[in-house]
Amino acid sequence: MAISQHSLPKYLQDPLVSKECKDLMSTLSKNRGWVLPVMYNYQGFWHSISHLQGVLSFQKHFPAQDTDIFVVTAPKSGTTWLKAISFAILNRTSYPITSGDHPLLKTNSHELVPFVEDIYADNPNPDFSSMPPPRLFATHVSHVSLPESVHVSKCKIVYMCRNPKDLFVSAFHFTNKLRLEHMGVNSIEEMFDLFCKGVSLYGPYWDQVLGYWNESLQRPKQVLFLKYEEMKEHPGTELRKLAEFYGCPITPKEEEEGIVDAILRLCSFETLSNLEVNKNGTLTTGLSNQAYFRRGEIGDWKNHLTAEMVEQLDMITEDKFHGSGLTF
Ligand code: PAP
Repeated sequence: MAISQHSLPKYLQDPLVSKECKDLMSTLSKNRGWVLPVMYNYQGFWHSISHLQGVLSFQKHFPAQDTDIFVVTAPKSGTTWLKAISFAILNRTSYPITSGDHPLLKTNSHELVPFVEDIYADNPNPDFSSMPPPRLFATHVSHVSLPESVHVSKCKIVYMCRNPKDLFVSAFHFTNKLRLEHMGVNSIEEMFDLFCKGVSLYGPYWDQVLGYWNESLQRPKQVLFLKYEEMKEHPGTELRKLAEFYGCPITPKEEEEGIVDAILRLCSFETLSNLEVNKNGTLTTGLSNQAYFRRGEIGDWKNHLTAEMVEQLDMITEDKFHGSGLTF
């Protein structure tokens, strides 16, 4: 049965695509997508149509400011969490953490810290003039595909990566949730095969991680590299590191008042996933907020991957990260 475009959530509707994007698409390699039927390889990384449109406009039109901050992740690396923590740290003067009407209690962090390529997918010339510095943006775009204005600026970038086995399992569940009934679910074997070949949204995963890892080694003042697992295991240390990097370190008075624990509590999986907005709310993209909260744990891959899959993924990861100094 044909499904009308208007009855689809926005993330499944055909986007308005420019002639430039259409011309480019016809020259790019294609592969099957995880949610939409097709993904396109642009500058070495896989994109859905609307993301491709967004990335092109972002590259062409984004006027970076030296004070801008970007939180960057591969999808399912803990983006929702990093956005929430970053928003809480940077806005703690305007929005005291323990106040009962903190924005994070009513609004999902994806609305408070939007993906810049999503903004550009809808509008090639968005108006950011009402955003006071430092402007906080998010992106899943690889380092090579960031706009030139970002490359030449003194913007700060925080990249958070996650163990590829947990990231894959999270992406597998998430994308199956996004598929409508008539699309059927993807099998884990099929998606695993694509992931290992590097075909995942904004992937290959390893290339994206290495791009930001190398940059963090070369420009440590501009690029901070974090791991989801370290954030889970030593959250206070990582949060203090983030605040320092953002140029607003936790002060001795704030330490005394217990602000670090307060931010961690506010942004915890338990707090956020139990809020009304995140249980029943929907993003402007049409995605349900609830889809961003599954288990929030390290090691769920043990419940989903066979020994052969683990061996294969570990071998690829070892091979790709060999000599980089990056381990999992
Ligand atoms: P995105 O990259 O698609 O924007 P992202 O937040 O990275 O979303 O994906 C959700 C993952 O982060 C989920 O992981 P899981 O599938 O392994 O459970 C989700 O549970 C986890 N997550 C969301 N919020 C938090 C949080 N506050 N603390 C820890 N993990 C979280």
